[in-house]
Amino acid sequence: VWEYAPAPESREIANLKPSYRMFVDGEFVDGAGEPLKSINPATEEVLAEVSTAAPSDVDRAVQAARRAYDEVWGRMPGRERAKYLFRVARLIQERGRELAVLETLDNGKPIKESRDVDVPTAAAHFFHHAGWADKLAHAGYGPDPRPIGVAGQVIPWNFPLLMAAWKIAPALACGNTVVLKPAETTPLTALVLGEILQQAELPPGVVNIVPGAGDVGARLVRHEGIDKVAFTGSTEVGKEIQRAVAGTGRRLTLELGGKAANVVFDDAPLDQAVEGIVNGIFFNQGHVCCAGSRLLVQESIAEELLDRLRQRVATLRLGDPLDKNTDVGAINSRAQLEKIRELADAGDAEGAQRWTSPCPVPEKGFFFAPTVFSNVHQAMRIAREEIFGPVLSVLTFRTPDEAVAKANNTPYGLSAGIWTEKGSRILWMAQRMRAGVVWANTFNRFDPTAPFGGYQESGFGREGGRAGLAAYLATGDEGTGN
Ligand code: TXE
Repeated sequence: VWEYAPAPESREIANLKPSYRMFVDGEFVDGAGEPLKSINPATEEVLAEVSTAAPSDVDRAVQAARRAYDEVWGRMPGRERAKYLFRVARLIQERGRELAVLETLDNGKPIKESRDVDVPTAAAHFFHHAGWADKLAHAGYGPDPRPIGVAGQVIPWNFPLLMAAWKIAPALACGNTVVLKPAETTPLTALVLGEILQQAELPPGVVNIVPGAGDVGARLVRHEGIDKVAFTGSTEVGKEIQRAVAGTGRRLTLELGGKAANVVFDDAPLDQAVEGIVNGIFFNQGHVCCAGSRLLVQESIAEELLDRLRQRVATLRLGDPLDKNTDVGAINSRAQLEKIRELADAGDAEGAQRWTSPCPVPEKGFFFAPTVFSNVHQAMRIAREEIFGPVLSVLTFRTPDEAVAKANNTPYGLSAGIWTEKGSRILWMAQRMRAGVVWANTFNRFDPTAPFGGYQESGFGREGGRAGLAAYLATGDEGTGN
């Protein structure tokens, strides 16, 4: 079995510090909460100690955001706000290698993904929203659209820097101020983003970053001093937040879980489809809310496609996330690894057929080999529940109608994929699938100009594009129903 050997030269690039502090009112300060330890999931070693926010720290952060909104940011002309956002975007690019290595250490994702996806997409998000800041009057929300106020934002651990960018950039572009809580297992890059905001000379209090566990998030979303809540995370916590915010007049957007169908028809270009299926479920170890976790394949090609898929998956390299050749990195936490194991075991128990990639698995660290379940039926847990790991469930269909029915047979509705040579079929399917994003002959494409968000238990509101601005403008209507 291959042994994990840390690459010291890469680690230096991350500029890792022994301890990290909260970012409140433009300063890095100690929180009064119990410090947490951020773990490298590939080695189980402690990376750094991170101070966390006690309730009084959350109060302080909200007060700072309120003051910054009232006195500075809420009144600043859009063209001035744009300058800060452009600066932040450029600084993310300048510090891109540092951010990529740090993200990989803290999250476990392969360096080629943090380098080629997370960091550039985070910068792109700031560039895109910098461009909007002085053009909001032309966004279709009235001639003089106003910000909402102070936004409380809670983000997950699967794309720690990118989720921070998705939340902060549109909020700031529209003139809101922010208190952001990163996830407890991945707080480091958000705090380095705090350094970047300081470097960009963003006025103090415009963005505040308060690390901590769910209790800090719960306190933040219930805080009387905030006007808007934005949450990305589990459907369970999303529902709890929706209940907490109901009746407060606070605006809310939720981006929750998913169980996307990736639908392959018999006329699909199979090599291309195999690449799309692999990317759809094994990118970021499957820790992706829009992951193509259910493969729906037309019965006539099921066997051939499965053969090709297994051959391709067997070539994926699992291991050291800092190695540029690694395709599948570490599972973000022991708890997530246990959840994946539990659901995979349920697949066995319910009679699905498990195939595991023969790749070597490091003994240390949280790893799970790429897994494909065939003979999956809709009632099985692995067809219904979000596994959020490198586990694909394969189902079959005969007709397009059956494909639509199976694709929509889920309480979620975030994304979907279609593989076919027929343009008319793409349109027919896309109109019928209940999913916020439908990809055709591709998967997991992200662009700041394209709105992203879900239906049903995947949440509501959109991030990115013109639609994403609605969530941060008083005149915008993100359709929250509250
Ligand atoms: O999510 P949580 P967890 C799904 C995925 C995963 C499962 C559990 O299926 O296996 O959720 O992951 C904060 N009030 N997704 O437990 O708890 C928490 O501190 C306010 C899908 O990590 O939802 C973190 O910052 N905040 C998803 C954030 O919520 C609370 C991404 C997300 O954590 C809180 C992550 C509370 N009561 C998990 N409790 C996606 N849509 O991408 C926790 N938090």
